[in-house]
Amino acid sequence: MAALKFLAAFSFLLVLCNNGGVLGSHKVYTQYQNLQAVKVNQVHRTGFHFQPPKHWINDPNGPMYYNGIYHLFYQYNPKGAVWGNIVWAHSVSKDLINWEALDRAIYPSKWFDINGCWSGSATILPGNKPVILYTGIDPKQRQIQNYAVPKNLSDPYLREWVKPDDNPLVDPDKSVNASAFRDPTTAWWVDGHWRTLIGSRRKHRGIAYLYRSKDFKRWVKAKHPLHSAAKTGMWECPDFFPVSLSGQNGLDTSVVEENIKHVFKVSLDRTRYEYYTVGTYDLKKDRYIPDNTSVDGWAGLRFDYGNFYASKTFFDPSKNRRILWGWANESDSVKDDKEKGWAGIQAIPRKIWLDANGKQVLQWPVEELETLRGPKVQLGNQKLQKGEHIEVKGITAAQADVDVTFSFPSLDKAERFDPKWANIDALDVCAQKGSKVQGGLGPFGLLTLASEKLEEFTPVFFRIFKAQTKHVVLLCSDARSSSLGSGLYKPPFAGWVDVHLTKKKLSLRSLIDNSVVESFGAEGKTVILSRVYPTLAVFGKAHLFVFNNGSETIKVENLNAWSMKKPLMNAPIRI
Ligand code: DQQ
Repeated sequence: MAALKFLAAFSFLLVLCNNGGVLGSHKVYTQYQNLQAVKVNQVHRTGFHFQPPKHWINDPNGPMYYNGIYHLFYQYNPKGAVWGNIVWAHSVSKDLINWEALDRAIYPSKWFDINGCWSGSATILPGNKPVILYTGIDPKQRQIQNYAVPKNLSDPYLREWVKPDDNPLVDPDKSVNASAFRDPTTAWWVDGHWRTLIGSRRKHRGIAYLYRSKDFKRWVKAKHPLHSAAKTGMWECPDFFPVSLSGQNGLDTSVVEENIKHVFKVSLDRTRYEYYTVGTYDLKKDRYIPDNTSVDGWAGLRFDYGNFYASKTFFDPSKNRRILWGWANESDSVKDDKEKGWAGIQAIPRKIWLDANGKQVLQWPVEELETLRGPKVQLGNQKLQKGEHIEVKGITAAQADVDVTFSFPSLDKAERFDPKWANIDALDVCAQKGSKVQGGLGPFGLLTLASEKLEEFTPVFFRIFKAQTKHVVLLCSDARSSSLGSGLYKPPFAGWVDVHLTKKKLSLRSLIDNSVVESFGAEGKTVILSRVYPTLAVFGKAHLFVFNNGSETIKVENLNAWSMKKPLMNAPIRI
Protein backbone atom coordinates (compact mmCIF):
# COMPACT_ATOMS: atom_id res chain seq x y z
CA MET A 1 0.00 0.00 0.00
CA ALA A 2 2.73 2.46 1.03
CA ALA A 3 4.80 1.24 -1.91
CA LEU A 4 1.85 1.80 -4.24
CA LYS A 5 1.35 5.34 -2.97
CA PHE A 6 5.03 6.04 -3.36
CA LEU A 7 4.97 4.70 -6.93
CA ALA A 8 1.93 6.81 -7.80
CA ALA A 9 3.42 9.95 -6.28
CA PHE A 10 6.77 9.24 -7.87
CA SER A 11 5.39 8.74 -11.35
CA PHE A 12 3.21 11.88 -11.05
CA LEU A 13 6.33 13.76 -10.05
CA LEU A 14 8.11 12.20 -13.00
CA VAL A 15 5.36 13.45 -15.28
CA LEU A 16 5.67 16.98 -13.91
CA CYS A 17 9.46 17.03 -13.93
CA ASN A 18 9.78 15.43 -17.31
CA ASN A 19 6.93 17.43 -18.74
CA GLY A 20 5.41 14.18 -19.92
CA GLY A 21 8.31 13.65 -22.26
CA VAL A 22 7.58 16.86 -24.07
CA LEU A 23 10.28 19.41 -23.50
CA GLY A 24 9.06 22.90 -22.71
CA SER A 25 8.72 24.60 -26.07
CA HIS A 26 9.79 27.92 -24.64
CA LYS A 27 12.90 26.74 -22.90
CA VAL A 28 15.75 28.59 -24.55
CA TYR A 29 19.04 26.78 -25.15
CA THR A 30 21.13 29.75 -26.28
CA GLN A 31 24.14 27.57 -26.95
CA TYR A 32 22.25 25.37 -29.41
CA GLN A 33 19.50 27.44 -31.00
CA ASN A 34 21.63 28.88 -33.79
CA LEU A 35 23.63 25.72 -34.50
CA GLN A 36 22.88 24.63 -38.06
CA ALA A 37 22.81 20.85 -38.38
CA VAL A 38 26.01 19.76 -40.09
CA LYS A 39 24.71 16.33 -40.82
CA VAL A 40 21.32 14.78 -40.23
CA ASN A 41 21.34 11.45 -38.46
CA GLN A 42 18.95 9.14 -40.31
CA VAL A 43 18.70 6.27 -37.81
CA HIS A 44 15.56 7.37 -36.02
CA ARG A 45 14.05 9.59 -38.66
CA THR A 46 10.54 8.60 -39.55
CA GLY A 47 9.52 7.09 -42.86
CA PHE A 48 5.97 8.36 -43.24
CA HIS A 49 5.34 10.85 -40.44
CA PHE A 50 5.47 14.56 -41.20
CA GLN A 51 8.86 16.13 -40.64
CA PRO A 52 11.09 18.64 -42.41
CA PRO A 53 14.57 17.60 -43.62
CA LYS A 54 16.25 19.03 -40.51
CA HIS A 55 16.00 21.14 -37.35
CA TRP A 56 13.37 21.74 -34.69
CA ILE A 57 9.61 21.69 -35.16
CA ASN A 58 6.75 22.10 -32.72
CA ASP A 59 3.05 23.01 -32.92
CA PRO A 60 0.98 22.47 -36.07
CA ASN A 61 -0.41 25.88 -37.09
CA GLY A 62 -3.26 27.05 -39.29
CA PRO A 63 -4.14 23.75 -40.98
CA MET A 64 -6.68 24.24 -43.73
CA TYR A 65 -8.04 22.94 -47.01
CA TYR A 66 -8.16 25.62 -49.68
CA ASN A 67 -9.02 25.18 -53.37
CA GLY A 68 -7.98 21.52 -53.50
CA ILE A 69 -4.79 21.89 -51.43
CA TYR A 70 -4.12 21.03 -47.81
CA HIS A 71 -1.89 23.51 -46.02
CA LEU A 72 0.09 22.77 -42.91
CA PHE A 73 2.07 25.50 -41.20
CA TYR A 74 4.16 24.67 -38.16
CA GLN A 75 6.46 26.25 -35.60
CA TYR A 76 9.98 25.82 -36.93
CA ASN A 77 13.52 26.84 -36.03
CA PRO A 78 15.34 27.38 -39.35
CA LYS A 79 18.64 27.69 -37.52
CA GLY A 80 18.88 24.70 -35.22
CA ALA A 81 17.51 21.53 -33.64
CA VAL A 82 16.18 23.11 -30.43
CA TRP A 83 13.34 25.61 -29.89
CA GLY A 84 14.18 29.19 -30.93
CA ASN A 85 14.06 31.67 -33.86
CA ILE A 86 10.50 30.47 -34.43
CA VAL A 87 8.83 31.03 -37.82
CA TRP A 88 5.76 29.57 -39.49
CA ALA A 89 7.12 26.98 -41.93
CA HIS A 90 4.70 26.03 -44.69
CA SER A 91 3.99 22.77 -46.53
CA VAL A 92 1.30 21.79 -49.02
CA SER A 93 -0.26 18.51 -50.02
CA LYS A 94 -3.04 17.08 -52.13
CA ASP A 95 -3.59 14.05 -49.92
CA LEU A 96 -2.33 14.87 -46.40
CA ILE A 97 0.41 12.26 -46.89
CA ASN A 98 2.76 13.54 -49.62
CA TRP A 99 4.09 16.98 -48.70
CA GLU A 100 6.04 19.64 -50.52
CA ALA A 101 7.85 22.41 -48.67
CA LEU A 102 7.44 26.08 -49.46
CA ASP A 103 9.33 29.06 -48.10
CA ARG A 104 8.47 30.11 -44.54
CA ALA A 105 5.12 31.90 -44.56
CA ILE A 106 5.26 34.12 -41.46
CA TYR A 107 8.42 35.29 -39.76
CA PRO A 108 9.41 38.18 -37.47
CA SER A 109 9.68 41.31 -39.57
CA LYS A 110 7.44 43.99 -38.09
CA TRP A 111 7.29 45.57 -34.65
CA PHE A 112 4.18 43.55 -33.75
CA ASP A 113 5.95 40.20 -34.14
CA ILE A 114 9.61 41.18 -33.98
CA ASN A 115 10.31 38.81 -31.07
CA GLY A 116 8.42 35.81 -32.39
CA CYS A 117 5.62 34.43 -34.55
CA TRP A 118 3.90 31.93 -32.33
CA SER A 119 0.96 29.60 -32.83
CA GLY A 120 -2.38 30.35 -34.41
CA SER A 121 -5.09 29.20 -36.76
CA ALA A 122 -6.65 29.75 -40.16
CA THR A 123 -10.22 30.83 -40.92
CA ILE A 124 -11.79 30.97 -44.38
CA LEU A 125 -13.84 34.15 -44.67
CA PRO A 126 -16.84 34.59 -46.98
CA GLY A 127 -15.73 35.00 -50.59
CA ASN A 128 -13.28 32.10 -50.03
CA LYS A 129 -10.65 34.30 -48.41
CA PRO A 130 -8.26 32.65 -45.95
CA VAL A 131 -6.92 34.62 -43.04
CA ILE A 132 -4.48 33.59 -40.34
CA LEU A 133 -4.63 34.71 -36.72
CA TYR A 134 -1.36 34.22 -34.85
CA THR A 135 0.42 35.42 -31.73
CA GLY A 136 3.20 37.92 -32.20
CA ILE A 137 5.75 38.79 -29.53
CA ASP A 138 6.27 42.55 -29.50
CA PRO A 139 9.30 44.62 -28.42
CA LYS A 140 8.06 44.58 -24.81
CA GLN A 141 7.74 40.77 -24.95
CA ARG A 142 3.97 41.11 -24.82
CA GLN A 143 1.88 38.46 -26.56
CA ILE A 144 -0.46 40.15 -29.03
CA GLN A 145 -2.75 38.78 -31.72
CA ASN A 146 -2.07 39.56 -35.38
CA TYR A 147 -3.46 38.60 -38.74
CA ALA A 148 -1.91 37.72 -42.06
CA VAL A 149 -3.51 37.26 -45.49
CA PRO A 150 -2.28 35.68 -48.73
CA LYS A 151 -0.52 38.14 -51.02
CA ASN A 152 -2.00 36.57 -54.11
CA LEU A 153 -5.19 34.53 -53.92
CA SER A 154 -4.65 33.18 -57.41
CA ASP A 155 -1.41 31.44 -56.37
CA PRO A 156 -2.64 27.87 -55.82
CA TYR A 157 -0.08 27.37 -53.01
CA LEU A 158 -0.61 30.70 -51.24
CA ARG A 159 3.14 31.03 -50.97
CA GLU A 160 3.39 34.59 -49.70
CA TRP A 161 1.61 36.05 -46.72
CA VAL A 162 1.19 39.73 -45.90
CA LYS A 163 0.93 41.14 -42.39
CA PRO A 164 -0.99 44.41 -42.76
CA ASP A 165 0.11 47.48 -40.85
CA ASP A 166 -3.13 47.79 -38.90
CA ASN A 167 -1.92 44.89 -36.73
CA PRO A 168 -2.24 43.93 -33.92
CA LEU A 169 -5.90 43.03 -33.92
CA VAL A 170 -5.94 42.26 -30.22
CA ASP A 171 -3.83 43.86 -27.52
CA PRO A 172 -3.99 42.44 -23.99
CA ASP A 173 -6.00 44.84 -21.84
CA LYS A 174 -5.04 45.59 -18.24
CA SER A 175 -6.92 42.62 -16.85
CA VAL A 176 -5.00 40.20 -19.03
CA ASN A 177 -1.61 38.68 -18.32
CA ALA A 178 0.37 39.78 -21.39
CA SER A 179 2.96 37.05 -21.00
CA ALA A 180 0.26 34.38 -21.04
CA PHE A 181 -2.06 35.37 -23.85
CA ARG A 182 -1.70 33.37 -27.02
CA ASP A 183 -2.71 30.83 -29.67
CA PRO A 184 -5.94 32.18 -31.27
CA THR A 185 -8.35 29.53 -32.54
CA THR A 186 -10.08 29.22 -35.89
CA ALA A 187 -12.87 31.80 -35.71
CA TRP A 188 -16.53 30.88 -35.95
CA TRP A 189 -19.47 32.99 -37.07
CA VAL A 190 -22.75 33.14 -35.15
CA ASP A 191 -25.45 35.76 -34.87
CA GLY A 192 -23.65 38.42 -36.85
CA HIS A 193 -20.28 38.13 -35.10
CA TRP A 194 -17.01 36.29 -35.55
CA ARG A 195 -15.65 34.75 -32.41
CA THR A 196 -12.18 33.51 -31.50
CA LEU A 197 -10.57 32.16 -28.34
CA ILE A 198 -7.23 33.11 -26.88
CA GLY A 199 -5.53 30.87 -24.33
CA SER A 200 -4.46 32.41 -21.04
CA ARG A 201 -4.34 32.11 -17.27
CA ARG A 202 -5.12 34.27 -14.29
CA LYS A 203 -2.89 33.07 -11.45
CA HIS A 204 -3.54 29.33 -11.53
CA ARG A 205 -6.86 29.45 -13.40
CA GLY A 206 -6.71 28.38 -17.05
CA ILE A 207 -8.78 30.69 -19.25
CA ALA A 208 -10.07 30.76 -22.84
CA TYR A 209 -10.83 34.43 -23.48
CA LEU A 210 -13.58 35.06 -26.00
CA TYR A 211 -13.29 37.91 -28.49
CA ARG A 212 -16.00 39.02 -30.92
CA SER A 213 -15.85 40.98 -34.14
CA LYS A 214 -18.30 42.00 -36.84
CA ASP A 215 -15.70 42.61 -39.53
CA PHE A 216 -12.71 40.48 -38.41
CA LYS A 217 -10.82 43.73 -37.80
CA ARG A 218 -12.18 45.29 -34.64
CA TRP A 219 -12.24 42.68 -31.88
CA VAL A 220 -13.89 43.20 -28.49
CA LYS A 221 -13.32 41.02 -25.45
CA ALA A 222 -16.51 39.38 -24.16
CA LYS A 223 -17.45 40.04 -20.54
CA HIS A 224 -16.97 36.36 -19.67
CA PRO A 225 -14.45 33.90 -21.02
CA LEU A 226 -15.96 31.06 -23.05
CA HIS A 227 -14.61 28.71 -20.41
CA SER A 228 -12.10 28.54 -17.56
CA ALA A 229 -11.05 26.05 -14.89
CA ALA A 230 -9.32 26.48 -11.54
CA LYS A 231 -5.83 25.14 -10.88
CA THR A 232 -5.07 24.09 -14.43
CA GLY A 233 -2.51 26.79 -15.20
CA MET A 234 -1.83 28.29 -18.61
CA TRP A 235 -4.12 27.06 -21.38
CA GLU A 236 -2.09 26.84 -24.56
CA CYS A 237 -3.54 26.11 -27.99
CA PRO A 238 -7.26 25.96 -27.13
CA ASP A 239 -9.48 24.31 -29.74
CA PHE A 240 -13.27 24.48 -29.88
CA PHE A 241 -15.39 22.73 -32.47
CA PRO A 242 -18.80 21.21 -33.09
CA VAL A 243 -19.31 17.46 -33.51
CA SER A 244 -22.32 15.68 -34.92
CA LEU A 245 -24.40 13.50 -32.62
CA SER A 246 -24.73 10.91 -35.35
CA GLY A 247 -22.21 9.50 -37.77
CA GLN A 248 -18.62 10.34 -38.54
CA ASN A 249 -19.03 13.48 -40.65
CA GLY A 250 -17.28 16.58 -39.45
CA LEU A 251 -18.87 20.02 -39.18
CA ASP A 252 -17.66 23.44 -40.17
CA THR A 253 -16.50 25.36 -37.09
CA SER A 254 -19.38 27.85 -37.45
CA VAL A 255 -22.13 25.21 -37.37
CA VAL A 256 -24.45 25.68 -34.40
CA GLU A 257 -27.64 23.67 -34.69
CA GLU A 258 -29.70 21.10 -32.86
CA ASN A 259 -28.25 17.63 -32.55
CA ILE A 260 -24.67 18.61 -32.08
CA LYS A 261 -22.24 18.78 -29.20
CA HIS A 262 -19.07 20.79 -28.83
CA VAL A 263 -15.58 19.65 -27.95
CA PHE A 264 -13.26 21.95 -26.03
CA LYS A 265 -9.56 21.08 -25.79
CA VAL A 266 -6.63 22.77 -24.09
CA SER A 267 -2.92 22.03 -23.92
CA LEU A 268 -1.76 22.34 -20.32
CA ASP A 269 1.60 24.02 -20.11
CA ARG A 270 2.13 22.67 -16.60
CA THR A 271 1.99 19.01 -17.49
CA ARG A 272 2.57 19.29 -21.25
CA TYR A 273 -0.50 17.09 -21.66
CA GLU A 274 -3.77 18.03 -23.27
CA TYR A 275 -7.26 17.29 -22.09
CA TYR A 276 -10.67 17.78 -23.61
CA THR A 277 -14.31 17.76 -22.61
CA VAL A 278 -17.52 17.16 -24.53
CA GLY A 279 -20.29 19.63 -23.76
CA THR A 280 -22.79 22.24 -24.82
CA TYR A 281 -22.21 25.63 -26.36
CA ASP A 282 -24.78 27.92 -24.72
CA LEU A 283 -25.28 30.54 -27.40
CA LYS A 284 -27.37 32.86 -25.28
CA LYS A 285 -24.66 33.19 -22.67
CA ASP A 286 -21.85 32.60 -25.16
CA ARG A 287 -20.35 30.07 -22.80
CA TYR A 288 -19.31 26.45 -22.96
CA ILE A 289 -20.57 23.97 -20.38
CA PRO A 290 -18.92 20.55 -20.19
CA ASP A 291 -21.28 17.60 -19.77
CA ASN A 292 -21.31 15.97 -16.38
CA THR A 293 -19.77 12.89 -17.98
CA SER A 294 -16.64 14.93 -18.88
CA VAL A 295 -14.02 15.79 -16.26
CA ASP A 296 -12.61 19.31 -16.58
CA GLY A 297 -8.95 19.29 -15.50
CA TRP A 298 -5.90 17.06 -15.04
CA ALA A 299 -7.88 13.87 -14.95
CA GLY A 300 -9.88 14.62 -18.09
CA LEU A 301 -10.01 12.74 -21.36
CA ARG A 302 -7.09 13.04 -23.74
CA PHE A 303 -6.95 12.82 -27.50
CA ASP A 304 -3.75 10.89 -26.94
CA TYR A 305 -2.34 9.39 -23.75
CA GLY A 306 1.24 9.56 -25.02
CA ASN A 307 3.52 12.17 -26.53
CA PHE A 308 1.10 14.53 -28.31
CA TYR A 309 0.73 18.24 -27.72
CA ALA A 310 -0.44 21.61 -29.08
CA SER A 311 -2.96 19.84 -31.30
CA LYS A 312 -5.35 21.58 -33.65
CA THR A 313 -8.29 20.46 -35.77
CA PHE A 314 -9.72 21.77 -39.03
CA PHE A 315 -12.77 20.99 -41.11
CA ASP A 316 -12.05 19.38 -44.47
CA PRO A 317 -15.04 20.20 -46.72
CA SER A 318 -13.73 17.99 -49.53
CA LYS A 319 -14.46 14.87 -47.48
CA ASN A 320 -16.81 16.29 -44.88
CA ARG A 321 -14.55 15.36 -42.03
CA ARG A 322 -12.72 17.03 -39.18
CA ILE A 323 -9.01 16.33 -38.99
CA LEU A 324 -6.72 16.50 -35.98
CA TRP A 325 -3.02 17.37 -36.14
CA GLY A 326 -0.71 17.10 -33.11
CA TRP A 327 2.97 17.54 -32.39
CA ALA A 328 5.05 14.69 -30.97
CA ASN A 329 8.30 15.89 -29.53
CA GLU A 330 11.39 13.78 -28.99
CA SER A 331 11.92 11.71 -25.86
CA ASP A 332 15.68 11.85 -26.11
CA SER A 333 17.91 14.62 -24.72
CA VAL A 334 18.50 18.11 -26.08
CA LYS A 335 22.10 17.06 -26.68
CA ASP A 336 20.88 14.07 -28.71
CA ASP A 337 18.69 16.42 -30.77
CA LYS A 338 21.58 18.73 -31.44
CA GLU A 339 23.67 15.77 -32.53
CA LYS A 340 21.04 14.22 -34.76
CA GLY A 341 20.23 17.61 -36.30
CA TRP A 342 16.47 17.38 -35.98
CA ALA A 343 13.70 17.24 -33.39
CA GLY A 344 9.93 16.83 -33.49
CA ILE A 345 7.41 15.27 -35.84
CA GLN A 346 3.70 15.65 -36.44
CA ALA A 347 1.49 12.66 -35.63
CA ILE A 348 -0.36 11.12 -38.57
CA PRO A 349 -3.41 13.35 -39.27
CA ARG A 350 -6.46 11.71 -37.74
CA LYS A 351 -10.12 11.91 -38.56
CA ILE A 352 -11.99 12.80 -35.38
CA TRP A 353 -15.68 12.44 -34.55
CA LEU A 354 -18.01 11.87 -31.59
CA ASP A 355 -18.47 8.33 -30.29
CA ALA A 356 -22.04 7.04 -30.43
CA ASN A 357 -22.00 7.09 -26.61
CA GLY A 358 -21.71 10.92 -26.81
CA LYS A 359 -19.08 10.90 -24.08
CA GLN A 360 -15.80 10.90 -25.97
CA VAL A 361 -14.30 11.33 -29.43
CA LEU A 362 -13.00 8.60 -31.70
CA GLN A 363 -9.94 9.00 -33.91
CA TRP A 364 -8.61 7.11 -36.90
CA PRO A 365 -5.66 7.72 -39.25
CA VAL A 366 -6.86 9.50 -42.40
CA GLU A 367 -7.77 6.94 -45.06
CA GLU A 368 -5.15 8.37 -47.45
CA LEU A 369 -2.45 6.75 -45.29
CA GLU A 370 -3.49 3.42 -46.77
CA THR A 371 -2.00 4.46 -50.15
CA LEU A 372 1.42 3.90 -48.57
CA ARG A 373 0.67 0.29 -47.78
CA GLY A 374 3.07 -2.05 -49.58
CA PRO A 375 3.57 -5.82 -49.21
CA LYS A 376 1.16 -7.37 -46.75
CA VAL A 377 1.18 -10.39 -44.43
CA GLN A 378 -1.81 -11.89 -42.71
CA LEU A 379 -2.33 -14.09 -39.68
CA GLY A 380 -5.64 -15.64 -38.73
CA ASN A 381 -7.03 -18.00 -36.16
CA GLN A 382 -3.75 -18.11 -34.30
CA LYS A 383 -3.85 -19.21 -30.67
CA LEU A 384 -1.50 -17.59 -28.18
CA GLN A 385 -0.98 -19.61 -25.01
CA LYS A 386 0.29 -18.11 -21.79
CA GLY A 387 3.83 -16.76 -22.21
CA GLU A 388 3.84 -17.25 -25.98
CA HIS A 389 5.08 -14.78 -28.60
CA ILE A 390 4.94 -15.39 -32.35
CA GLU A 391 6.80 -13.40 -34.95
CA VAL A 392 4.93 -11.64 -37.74
CA LYS A 393 7.39 -12.21 -40.57
CA GLY A 394 7.55 -10.82 -44.07
CA ILE A 395 7.19 -7.08 -43.59
CA THR A 396 9.57 -4.23 -42.80
CA ALA A 397 8.84 -4.24 -39.09
CA ALA A 398 10.56 -0.86 -38.54
CA GLN A 399 8.03 0.84 -40.82
CA ALA A 400 4.65 -0.82 -40.82
CA ASP A 401 0.90 -0.49 -40.39
CA VAL A 402 -0.52 -3.32 -38.27
CA ASP A 403 -4.22 -3.92 -37.72
CA VAL A 404 -5.16 -6.83 -35.45
CA THR A 405 -8.23 -8.21 -33.71
CA PHE A 406 -7.77 -10.39 -30.63
CA SER A 407 -10.48 -12.57 -29.09
CA PHE A 408 -10.79 -14.51 -25.87
CA PRO A 409 -13.16 -17.34 -24.87
CA SER A 410 -14.34 -15.77 -21.61
CA LEU A 411 -13.78 -12.94 -19.18
CA ASP A 412 -13.49 -15.24 -16.17
CA LYS A 413 -9.75 -14.92 -15.72
CA ALA A 414 -9.70 -11.12 -15.63
CA GLU A 415 -7.60 -9.88 -12.69
CA ARG A 416 -9.20 -7.90 -9.89
CA PHE A 417 -9.34 -4.14 -10.42
CA ASP A 418 -7.86 -2.46 -7.40
CA PRO A 419 -10.33 0.34 -6.48
CA LYS A 420 -7.38 2.62 -5.67
CA TRP A 421 -6.55 2.68 -9.36
CA ALA A 422 -9.68 4.67 -10.07
CA ASN A 423 -7.93 7.72 -8.63
CA ILE A 424 -4.54 7.41 -10.23
CA ASP A 425 -3.26 7.89 -13.76
CA ALA A 426 -3.50 4.85 -16.03
CA LEU A 427 0.25 5.29 -16.58
CA ASP A 428 0.79 4.32 -12.94
CA VAL A 429 -1.18 1.12 -13.39
CA CYS A 430 0.84 0.28 -16.49
CA ALA A 431 3.99 0.95 -14.48
CA GLN A 432 2.92 -1.77 -12.04
CA LYS A 433 1.29 -4.12 -14.52
CA GLY A 434 3.57 -4.01 -17.53
CA SER A 435 3.84 -6.61 -20.28
CA LYS A 436 6.30 -8.69 -18.29
CA VAL A 437 3.98 -9.13 -15.29
CA GLN A 438 1.92 -12.24 -15.88
CA GLY A 439 -1.82 -11.63 -15.73
CA GLY A 440 -5.14 -13.40 -16.22
CA LEU A 441 -6.85 -11.86 -19.26
CA GLY A 442 -3.83 -10.15 -20.78
CA PRO A 443 -1.39 -8.64 -21.12
CA PHE A 444 -1.74 -9.44 -24.82
CA GLY A 445 -0.88 -7.39 -27.86
CA LEU A 446 2.09 -6.48 -30.03
CA LEU A 447 5.80 -6.30 -29.35
CA THR A 448 6.84 -3.55 -31.73
CA LEU A 449 10.34 -2.37 -32.73
CA ALA A 450 11.72 -5.53 -31.12
CA SER A 451 15.24 -6.86 -31.47
CA GLU A 452 15.48 -10.54 -32.39
CA LYS A 453 16.22 -11.69 -28.85
CA LEU A 454 14.01 -9.10 -27.22
CA GLU A 455 16.75 -7.08 -25.62
CA GLU A 456 14.67 -4.13 -26.88
CA PHE A 457 10.95 -3.88 -27.59
CA THR A 458 8.00 -1.53 -27.16
CA PRO A 459 4.94 -3.55 -26.13
CA VAL A 460 1.50 -2.19 -26.97
CA PHE A 461 -1.04 -4.27 -25.12
CA PHE A 462 -4.35 -4.68 -23.35
CA ARG A 463 -5.00 -5.91 -19.82
CA ILE A 464 -8.54 -6.59 -18.71
CA PHE A 465 -9.59 -6.21 -15.09
CA LYS A 466 -12.75 -7.06 -13.24
CA ALA A 467 -14.10 -4.20 -11.15
CA GLN A 468 -17.13 -4.52 -8.90
CA THR A 469 -19.78 -3.96 -11.53
CA LYS A 470 -17.93 -4.00 -14.82
CA HIS A 471 -14.79 -4.93 -16.67
CA VAL A 472 -12.09 -2.32 -17.09
CA VAL A 473 -9.70 -2.31 -20.03
CA LEU A 474 -6.22 -0.79 -19.96
CA LEU A 475 -4.18 0.01 -23.09
CA CYS A 476 -0.43 0.46 -22.53
CA SER A 477 2.37 1.59 -24.82
CA ASP A 478 5.32 0.93 -22.60
CA ALA A 479 8.67 2.44 -23.59
CA ARG A 480 10.60 1.13 -20.60
CA SER A 481 12.28 -1.68 -22.55
CA SER A 482 12.36 0.18 -25.84
CA SER A 483 16.05 0.92 -26.00
CA LEU A 484 19.43 -0.02 -24.59
CA GLY A 485 20.38 3.64 -25.08
CA SER A 486 20.79 5.95 -22.11
CA GLY A 487 19.49 9.41 -21.24
CA LEU A 488 16.08 8.69 -22.76
CA TYR A 489 12.62 9.33 -21.34
CA LYS A 490 10.90 5.93 -21.39
CA PRO A 491 7.40 6.25 -19.92
CA PRO A 492 4.84 3.45 -19.60
CA PHE A 493 2.12 5.52 -21.32
CA ALA A 494 -1.41 4.19 -20.82
CA GLY A 495 -5.09 5.03 -21.04
CA TRP A 496 -8.36 3.35 -20.06
CA VAL A 497 -10.53 2.05 -22.88
CA ASP A 498 -14.26 2.61 -22.41
CA VAL A 499 -15.44 -0.38 -24.43
CA HIS A 500 -18.08 -3.12 -24.21
CA LEU A 501 -16.63 -6.60 -24.18
CA THR A 502 -19.82 -8.40 -25.18
CA LYS A 503 -18.20 -9.81 -28.32
CA LYS A 504 -15.07 -10.77 -26.35
CA LYS A 505 -12.87 -9.04 -28.88
CA LEU A 506 -10.47 -6.10 -28.87
CA SER A 507 -8.81 -4.48 -31.85
CA LEU A 508 -5.53 -2.62 -32.09
CA ARG A 509 -3.93 -0.68 -34.92
CA SER A 510 -0.31 0.41 -34.57
CA LEU A 511 1.58 2.66 -36.96
CA ILE A 512 5.21 1.75 -36.44
CA ASP A 513 7.71 4.17 -37.90
CA ASN A 514 11.34 3.82 -36.79
CA SER A 515 11.11 6.03 -33.69
CA VAL A 516 7.31 6.25 -33.38
CA VAL A 517 4.67 3.78 -32.28
CA GLU A 518 1.24 5.38 -32.72
CA SER A 519 -1.51 3.06 -31.54
CA PHE A 520 -5.30 3.15 -31.83
CA GLY A 521 -7.08 0.85 -29.37
CA ALA A 522 -10.64 -0.43 -29.87
CA GLU A 523 -11.27 1.34 -33.19
CA GLY A 524 -9.92 4.68 -32.02
CA LYS A 525 -11.36 4.87 -28.49
CA THR A 526 -7.95 5.24 -26.87
CA VAL A 527 -4.87 6.46 -28.69
CA ILE A 528 -1.24 6.50 -27.54
CA LEU A 529 1.83 7.79 -29.32
CA SER A 530 5.27 6.79 -28.02
CA ARG A 531 8.66 8.03 -29.21
CA VAL A 532 11.34 5.36 -28.84
CA TYR A 533 14.97 5.00 -29.94
CA PRO A 534 16.02 1.37 -30.37
CA THR A 535 19.71 0.68 -30.82
CA LEU A 536 19.42 -2.92 -32.10
CA ALA A 537 15.90 -2.98 -33.55
CA VAL A 538 16.60 -0.54 -36.36
CA PHE A 539 15.83 -0.77 -40.08
CA GLY A 540 16.02 -4.44 -41.23
CA LYS A 541 16.85 -5.62 -37.71
CA ALA A 542 13.49 -4.65 -36.26
CA HIS A 543 10.98 -7.43 -35.58
CA LEU A 544 7.29 -7.58 -34.79
CA PHE A 545 5.59 -10.16 -32.55
CA VAL A 546 2.14 -10.89 -31.20
CA PHE A 547 2.25 -11.98 -27.57
CA ASN A 548 0.18 -13.12 -24.63
CA ASN A 549 1.36 -13.13 -21.03
CA GLY A 550 -1.95 -13.95 -19.38
CA SER A 551 -3.23 -17.32 -18.20
CA GLU A 552 -6.26 -17.15 -20.54
CA THR A 553 -5.50 -18.27 -24.10
CA ILE A 554 -5.91 -15.46 -26.60
CA LYS A 555 -6.73 -15.86 -30.28
CA VAL A 556 -5.38 -13.62 -33.02
CA GLU A 557 -8.63 -13.59 -35.00
CA ASN A 558 -7.18 -11.61 -37.85
CA LEU A 559 -3.99 -9.66 -38.30
CA ASN A 560 -3.07 -7.62 -41.37
CA ALA A 561 0.33 -5.98 -41.48
CA TRP A 562 1.76 -3.91 -44.28
CA SER A 563 5.24 -2.63 -44.98
CA MET A 564 4.87 1.12 -45.35
CA LYS A 565 6.35 3.07 -48.23
CA LYS A 566 7.85 6.52 -47.88
CA PRO A 567 5.76 9.41 -49.19
CA LEU A 568 7.19 12.59 -50.62
CA MET A 569 8.23 14.31 -47.42
CA ASN A 570 8.93 17.98 -47.65
CA ALA A 571 11.09 18.13 -50.70
CA PRO A 572 11.17 21.76 -51.88
CA ILE A 573 8.28 22.44 -54.25
CA ARG A 574 9.17 22.01 -57.91
CA ILE A 575 7.12 24.75 -59.55
N1 DQQ B 1 4.19 26.79 -28.60
C1 DQQ B 1 4.11 28.09 -29.21
C2 DQQ B 1 3.14 28.85 -28.38
C3 DQQ B 1 2.30 27.79 -27.78
C4 DQQ B 1 3.30 26.70 -27.49
C5 DQQ B 1 5.49 28.70 -29.28
C6 DQQ B 1 2.70 25.34 -27.34
O1 DQQ B 1 2.37 29.76 -29.14
O2 DQQ B 1 1.62 28.22 -26.63
O3 DQQ B 1 6.34 27.94 -30.10
O4 DQQ B 1 3.62 24.32 -27.58
